[in-house]
This record gives sequence, structure tokens and C-alpha cells, in this order.
Amino acid sequence: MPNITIYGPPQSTYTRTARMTCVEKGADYDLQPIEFGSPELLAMHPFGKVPAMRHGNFTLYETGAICRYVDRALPGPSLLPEDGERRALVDQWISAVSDYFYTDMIHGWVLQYVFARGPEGQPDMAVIKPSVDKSRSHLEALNAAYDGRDFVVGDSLTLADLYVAPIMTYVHGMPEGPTVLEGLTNIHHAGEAMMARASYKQTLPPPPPGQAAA
Ligand SMILES: N[C@@H](CCC(=O)N[C@@H](CS)C(=O)NCC(=O)O)C(=O)O
Repeated sequence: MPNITIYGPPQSTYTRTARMTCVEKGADYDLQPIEFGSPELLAMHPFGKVPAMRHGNFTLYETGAICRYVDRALPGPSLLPEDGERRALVDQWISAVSDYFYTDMIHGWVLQYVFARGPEGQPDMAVIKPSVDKSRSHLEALNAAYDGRDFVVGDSLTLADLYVAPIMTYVHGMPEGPTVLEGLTNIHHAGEAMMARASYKQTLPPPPPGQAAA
């Protein structure tokens, strides 16, 4: 079986979800950084996002499609539950994280610090403040979902956990992170378990400029 190649920068949360899936499934994979807007990326991904994937002659884009392909292509326990209700809950959380979490935690918060666009080149607090408030409410929903378990759905790791983890790495490193996470003990416990996994440790992104490693 040829190696899987994941195209995307190590900082990208979606790219990391795909990489974590490869590690969890024991897949041999290569990470290939790629330039946004490059003809090489657009040839694989007409929408110009990351990650993209190549496996032999097969090319694929969209994180969900890549993760499901890797999950099926490799032996070992599936990252998607067989049970219909649990499977639906995994899909629910993947959708919620891709939409609400990504919008408010990555676009409206983390990237506002990384690419500061406010007055005098400072982070724009008029954008960050409401995003942080919305993030707190999203995180309360996640905290409730854990219900004292280490996983978002059920008693074993699913793709939902691999969507959550890359975003949480950045949230922990934000100036408002400790306050926003205050009292969310389920998230704390599940995060400890996640941080001990090889897939988490092997895919840690380089710290954003001016920020210590998460
Ligand atoms: N729906 C896509 C979203 C991928 C995505 O937004 N990736 C980000 C990086 S984490 C990206 O490519 N951003 C660059 C841009 O939006 O131009 C997926 O699930 O793969």
C-alpha cells in the first residue's frame, strides 16, 4: 500500500485532524506543506483550502472525506461508531465544530491575534470580544457533552474528538483561554487524556509568533 500524503501546513487545524486520523489508524503518511493559491494546491482542491490528500493515484479534499477514507482504508477499530445514534452524534459534533467552533474560536479569536488587523496593527478587540463570549457558550455545550467521559461521544475515540483537539490546542494558548475555560472540568479531564495520545503529541503545531507552545 503506498503512503498517504496529506497536503497542508502543520498550523492548520483541519490538516491536523486528518493527520491525527492517520496516526490513530496506524497509517504511514507524509505531511507535505503546500502554498495557498499555488497551482499545485488548486489542481487537487478547486476551492483552494487545506488539507488535500493523495493516496496512489487517488486525490481527495475536504477533511471529513479524507478522514472517512483513511478510517475505511486502514484496518483496526473504526473512528466512527456502528451504532446509528452514536454515529449521528459524531456527525453532529463534526458539523458543530467545523461551523460554530471554527468560526468563533479560529476566525474570530485565534487568527485575530496571529494576523492582528486592529488599530495600529493591534488585535481587534471589537472582533475578539464577541467571539470569546460565543466561544464560552460553545465550550459549555462541549463540556456538557463529555458528561465525565474522555470522549465527546461514547466511550472510545471518534472523529469528533479529532476535530475538537486541534482547536482546543489554540484556545489553551490564547490570553483569554484560562478565563474562558474556567470551571469547565469535563473539558479539562478529557483534554488531559487527549494530550497523552501519540496522535496529539506527534502533530502539535509550531507555536504562533509570540506564543509559547501549547
Ligand atoms: N471545509 C474544509 C475547510 C478547510 C479549511 O477551511 N482549511 C483552512 C485551514 S485550517 C484553510 O484552508 N484556510 C485558508 C483559506 O480559507 O483561504 C474542510 O473540511 O477541509
